[in-house]
Amino acid sequence: MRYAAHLLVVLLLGAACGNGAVPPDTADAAADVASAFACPPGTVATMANLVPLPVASTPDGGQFCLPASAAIEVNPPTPELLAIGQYLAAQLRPATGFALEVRGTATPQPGNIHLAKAQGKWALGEEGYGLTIAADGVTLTAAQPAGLMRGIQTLRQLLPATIEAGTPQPGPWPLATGTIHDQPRFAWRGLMLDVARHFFAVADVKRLIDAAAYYKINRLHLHLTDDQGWRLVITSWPQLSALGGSTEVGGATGPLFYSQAEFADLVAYAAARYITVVPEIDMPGHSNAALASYAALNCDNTATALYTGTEVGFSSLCIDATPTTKFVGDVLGEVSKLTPGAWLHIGDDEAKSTSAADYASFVQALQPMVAATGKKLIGWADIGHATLTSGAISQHWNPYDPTSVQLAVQQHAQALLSPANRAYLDMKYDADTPLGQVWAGLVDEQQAYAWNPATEVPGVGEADIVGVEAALWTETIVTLADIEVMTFPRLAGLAEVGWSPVASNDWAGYRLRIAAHGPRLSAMGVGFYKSARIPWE
Ligand code: TNX
Repeated sequence: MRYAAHLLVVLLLGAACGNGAVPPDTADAAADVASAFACPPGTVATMANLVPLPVASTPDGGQFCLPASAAIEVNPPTPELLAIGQYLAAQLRPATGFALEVRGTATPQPGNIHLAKAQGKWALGEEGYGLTIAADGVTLTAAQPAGLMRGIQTLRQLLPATIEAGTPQPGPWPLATGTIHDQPRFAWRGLMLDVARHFFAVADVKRLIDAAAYYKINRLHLHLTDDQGWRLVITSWPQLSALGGSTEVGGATGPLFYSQAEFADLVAYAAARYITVVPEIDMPGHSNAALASYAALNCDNTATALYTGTEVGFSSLCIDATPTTKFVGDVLGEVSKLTPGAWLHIGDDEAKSTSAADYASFVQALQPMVAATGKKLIGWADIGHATLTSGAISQHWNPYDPTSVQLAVQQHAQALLSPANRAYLDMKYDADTPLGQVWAGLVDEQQAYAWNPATEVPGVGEADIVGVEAALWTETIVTLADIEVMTFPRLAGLAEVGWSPVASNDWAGYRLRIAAHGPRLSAMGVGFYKSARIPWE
C-alpha cells in the first residue's frame, strides 16, 4: 500500500514539528484509505485476459476500484507526458463519466492513476513498462514515453470491457491488484494497409490506428502506390495523384489520394499513439499509376492507360532513363520530408516485367538515393537478389520463396517477417470467408498466432529479425467494415507473436484470452470475424 508510507512520513514530520498530534494507528489509517477504493461485493477483476500476454504478471488477489474522484497524475509534467495523460483520460472518460483531471505531480495521491517516466527495477527499454496496481491506486512507470503508451493499453484491457463504450456505463471499474512488468520481444510490430488497390480516407485509417494501438502495434506501413493508384500528392510531379490517383480497383472515380496536409495529419495521429508511419512507394514494378501519369517514365515515351484490374507484374519503370532517376529522387525527397520516421519502403516486389540485370541495377542505384534522404531502406524480400548496402531491411512475404530473404540476410540485411501464410490479412480465414484471396492458403486465427518467427525461415534466426508485420492487401477490401473483419482478431494474434516471449505462445490459452476481447472490440465499435474456432464471450 503505497499510501501507508506516504502517511507515515507526513505523521512523523508532524510529530517532529512538535505540533502535538497524537499519531493514530497508521496501519489502520492506511487500511481506511484503501477501503475507500474497495469494490462492491461480488465484483470480479482479473489479469488473465491480456493480449499480447505480458512478460510477467503477478496478481495478489486484491482489487482497486477506480473512484469518480480519480485524477491522472503525470511525472514529470512535460508536454509529451501530459499528452499521454490526456490520451488515457480520453479513453476512460466516455464510459466512466468521470472528470479524470490530468495534472503534474511527483507525489501520488490515493485513488489516482500515476504515470511516471523513470528507470524501473527492470531494464524496460524503449517500450517496456512496469504497472503496479495497489489497493489505493495505480502506478505506471516506463523509461520512455512509448512504454507509457503500451502500458496504458494494458491498463485498458484490465478494466471491464464496458470501459471501451462511447457512452456512460454503470461501472464499477475494478482492477485486479498486483504487478506487471513487460517489454516486447521484437522492436517492429507492424501493420501494412494497401491504400492503392482501394483507397481509404484519413478517418478510416485513424480508426484502424486506434484499434491497432490497443494491441501495441508500433508501425503503420502504408502501401501508397501500385498499378491501380497513386495516393499521395507529390508537388513536383502533380499528375501522379491528379491522374494516377483518380481511380481504383473496380473503377470508382474521384480524388482518391491524400493531400500532403492530410498525410501529415495521419502521421501525427499515429505518432501520438507511438506508431511510426512507414511510407511505401512501390518501384520499379507495381508502377502503372505512375506510368499512366507521365509518358516520360515509359521506355517508349507513351503513357499507359489507367488500370482498375487486379493482375500483378505487368508494369515497369524505364530503368536507367534520366526522367526515371529524377522522378525517383524527387519522390523520395518529398516523401522523406513528410515522414519523421526512420524508414522509406521502396517496394521492389514482383518486378516481373523488369529484367534481372535492370532490377539489380535499379535497387543498387536506389540505395544511395534513400541514404541521401537520411532514411533507412526497407524493401520486399526480392531486394535480396541485388547487392545490398548495410542497414537494409528485407520484408519476407512469399512462403514459396524463402530464398530472397535468405540472400538478403546473408548480406547482413535485417528481416521483417510477413509470411503470407501467417501474416497476410487478405487471405481468407476459412472456406466461408466472403472476402479475400487463397493463393497462400487459408489463414485462420491459429495459423496467424501459433508460430515462431525465429524458426519460420531456415537461415533466418532471432538475431536477424527486426520483427513481424501483418499485411492487408485490398484487391477485395472496399470498406472500413471489410478492413476490420479481415484484421480482427488476426492482428491481435500477430501482435502477440511480435511482443510476447516465445515460451508463452500457447494456442489453447490464447484462444480463451482473445475470446474475452469480443465484447471489448464490440464496445469500441470494431468489427471482427466471429468464427466458431474461438469461444467468443
Ligand atoms: C502479393 S506481397 C503482392 C501484392 C498482392 C498480394 C495479394 C507482395 C510483395 N506482393 O501485390 O496484393 O500478394 O495477397
